This record gives sequence, structure tokens and C-alpha cells, in this order.
Amino acid sequence: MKRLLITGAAGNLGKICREGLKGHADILRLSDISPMDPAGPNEEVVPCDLADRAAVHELTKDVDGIIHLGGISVEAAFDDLLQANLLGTYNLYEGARNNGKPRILFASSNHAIGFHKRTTKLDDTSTQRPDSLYGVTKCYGEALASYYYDKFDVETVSLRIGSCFEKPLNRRMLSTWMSPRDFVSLMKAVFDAPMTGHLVMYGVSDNTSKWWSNDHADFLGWKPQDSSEKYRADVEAAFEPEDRHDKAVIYQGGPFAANGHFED
Ligand code: NAI
Ligand code: 15L
Repeated sequence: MKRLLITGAAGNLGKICREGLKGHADILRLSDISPMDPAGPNEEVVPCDLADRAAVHELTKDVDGIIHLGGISVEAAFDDLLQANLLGTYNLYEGARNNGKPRILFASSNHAIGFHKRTTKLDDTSTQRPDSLYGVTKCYGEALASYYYDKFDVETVSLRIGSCFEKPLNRRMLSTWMSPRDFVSLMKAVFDAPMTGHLVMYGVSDNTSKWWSNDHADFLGWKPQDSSEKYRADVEAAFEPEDRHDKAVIYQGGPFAANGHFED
């Protein structure tokens, strides 16, 4: 790949990609509205507000792939989500459509399906059940991805990421954790694949207690290497047992499902 664009490059996953994907494309084009480290070898740093359509059109020129991480990554006021996640993602898809139709990795979230119960195993055919306005914006992103594939042949992997952190930070993450190493290897698999169409996947490591199946995506040849099991004893020692009547425990989205409406 000649040039891979990463939006949200100043954020947690953006930094993981910047490091982990070095050498996977001739040039990494790194973009964010927040400050980023200066460009190193084989890097371009292009500040951009995703809500600015003309700027996003320029940003998406001459790229062979896009990892779209940019946006608000937690529950927030609707007007803020509107700019960054709704308008921003629309602008990105319009940029891609008008600039050679590069494949896109859309960073969706488990909060697009967070009102499913933990006792339900999900796959790509499971219905969206957002647990927050943030989750609603991820459902919208997945719908845009589906539409842009069916109508314009822009391919996307919509990745419903669980919890991508160095290690699981609570009991829920024993199920939802995705290691940074597995995240990076999946990014490589997504852009190495001959075709993806619009593929909905779950961003999760090989955790014993996971709630999600990626069997339908075996054709990518991606296998997670890590599991949360090695952290189980430490996590269980550090956190109280869960209350099965707690909404945050009943539903996959955890606190996002249990919390009230953000603006109330
Ligand atoms: P983050 O909050 O650390 O990074 C998001 C980046 O997007 C920030 O650097 C921010 O400045 C940038 N951004 C926000 N509004 C923007 C705008 N209008 N224009 C340009 N850039 C803007 O989030 P993180 O953890 O790196 O997540 C990346 C993506 O993955 C997000 O879309 C998030 O929703 C998604 N995700 C992450 C999960 C995780 O476990 N880290 C889990 C599920 C989804
Ligand atoms: C997300 O969508 C967030 O971006 C991340 O910060 C975590 O809260 C994650 O979900 C999670 O559910 O653990």
C-alpha cells in the first residue's frame, strides 16, 4: 500500500496504529484535530477537523486505505457528537467516494450493540441495539458504510471494538478486551485482504468469556493471539464480584447501558 490515512491519530488507538503500522504502507498520513507529534520518516501529519467537508476532501486525496478512528469516543452532548461523529463520518465517506474509493476501517463500538444481554452471543447478523447517543452514532456510521458499499462500491470493515487497552481494567473487560497487538494485526489483515465488501466484525481478543463471534470473517485469515485469561486472577482480586441485578452487568454495554441520558 502506498499511503494509508489514519484519522484520530492523536488518540489512544491512533498512537497504537502509528507505532504498529510503521512500514506497512510507504507513507502513513496522520490526521487529528488535536496536536500530534511531528512527522517522522515515511509519515505525513495533516491536522484536520472532520466536520470541515472541504478539508476532509483534501485529506482523503491519494490514499489507498483509511483507518477512521477520529471522533468522540465516549457518551457526550448530541451537538458535539453531531459534528465529530455524524457530520465527520459523512464527510469522510464523501471524501473516499470522490477520491478513488479507498477501503475504510470504521472504528465502530460495542456500544452499537450494548443493549444486548451478556447471555446472548452475537455475530454479524445481530441487530443493532445502541446503549447511548454515542452508540447511536456508531450505528449510523455502520449504516453509512453499508450504503456506500451497496451504492458506490466503497468497501468497509465496521469493527465493533470492545475495550482496546494495554490490559483489562475491570471485570467486564475480561469479556470485551482487545489487546493492542491483536488490534494492529487485524488492521493489517483488513488492508491485506483481496476483498471485504461491507463486513461487520467484533474487535475482541481470544477471551474465554467473550460474547461475540467472528466466525463469519474467517476468510480474512485473522486470528487473535491474546486472551484476557492471564489477567483474570488479578482483576478478580482487585474488583468486587458483580451484582447480576445491576444493569451494567446485565447488558453488554456496561455503564453506558446503565447510565441515564447524558443531557438530563
Ligand atoms: P480517543 O478519544 O483517544 O481518540 C479519538 C481522537 O479523535 C482524538 O484524538 C480526538 O482529538 C479526535 N477527534 C475528535 N473529534 C474530532 C474532529 N472533529 N476532527 C478530527 N479529529 C477528531 O479514542 P480511541 O480510544 O483512540 O478510539 C478511537 C476510535 O475507536 C473512536 O472512534 C472510538 O469511538 C472507537 N472505539 C474505541 C474503543 C477503545 O477501546 N479504545 C472501543 C470502541 C470504539
Ligand atoms: C468505547 O466505545 C470507548 O471508546 C472506550 O473508551 C471504552 O469505553 C470502550 O468502549 C468499552 O466499552 O470499554
